[in-house]
Amino acid sequence: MPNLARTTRPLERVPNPGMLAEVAAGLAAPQKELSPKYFYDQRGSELFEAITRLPEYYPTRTERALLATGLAELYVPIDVSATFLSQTASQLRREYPGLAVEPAIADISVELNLPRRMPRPALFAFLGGTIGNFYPPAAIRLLARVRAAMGPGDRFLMGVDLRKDIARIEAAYNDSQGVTAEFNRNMLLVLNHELGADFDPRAFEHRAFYDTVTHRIEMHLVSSRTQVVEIPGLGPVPFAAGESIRTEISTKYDRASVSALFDAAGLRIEAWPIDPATPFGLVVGAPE
Ligand code: AVI
Repeated sequence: MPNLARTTRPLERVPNPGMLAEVAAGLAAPQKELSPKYFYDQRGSELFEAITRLPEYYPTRTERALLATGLAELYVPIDVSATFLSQTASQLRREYPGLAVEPAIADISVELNLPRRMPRPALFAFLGGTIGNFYPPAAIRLLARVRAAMGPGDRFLMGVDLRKDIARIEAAYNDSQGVTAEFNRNMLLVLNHELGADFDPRAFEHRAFYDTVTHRIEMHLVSSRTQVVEIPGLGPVPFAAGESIRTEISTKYDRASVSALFDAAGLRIEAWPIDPATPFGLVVGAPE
């Protein structure tokens, strides 16, 4: 775990004044919980990129194979990590010199932050299966925000991880190289850096398991001993040995569950170009 000792880094994420309040509420809950958006500082984004290349992590590879390539006039990549976003934008401008790339920094759980004027019709894309990282009410709010930004001719392309063999799903979140474990623990470094907390990431173990009732992976950080963590402005946060923080859910869908989400957000499924044997799918949505 070469990077776990690093505790100081330049501030890279969108400044988030509500972070302390959100962290305080999450750590006061009976099941301690932190939002997965706190994975994604520069290092967390790099670790996620590494995850997408792991042999066990099928979603990105499958999604890429499903996508037909086509160039648009204007690409607006949206990300919560400013440094990572600007690097991605520079790389895209180099690779596609004719494409206008206008990055938008945003916490999509709160806003989309789109440019005021965009060429239409536009294709809104939410790839990677990230919708699965939102609890249903938040997923519906996010999709409704996309729907509100769409014109009648616009379309919405979403990647969804599908329900399948549990062992295959669990392997994707427990990779043999330990990259996902480092990604998970990186959240504690983000809290140390941004809130001045004194988490010792080595005192927390990565755990990821599939819940068959909710159809989702849950990622946790499990305290390996009794300990107290100090978070300035919040005070001491006690952990019992074996007590966990839930850091992420990753829900797996089928057509009916996507349809229910879309319906609640004012969207309809226009195309479901998914081979039943594919472990990961793409869905095309249109305004209802
Ligand atoms: C970003 N998101 C779709 C990933 C997922 O699979 O839920 C995040 C991730 N967590 C662990 N591995 C990948």
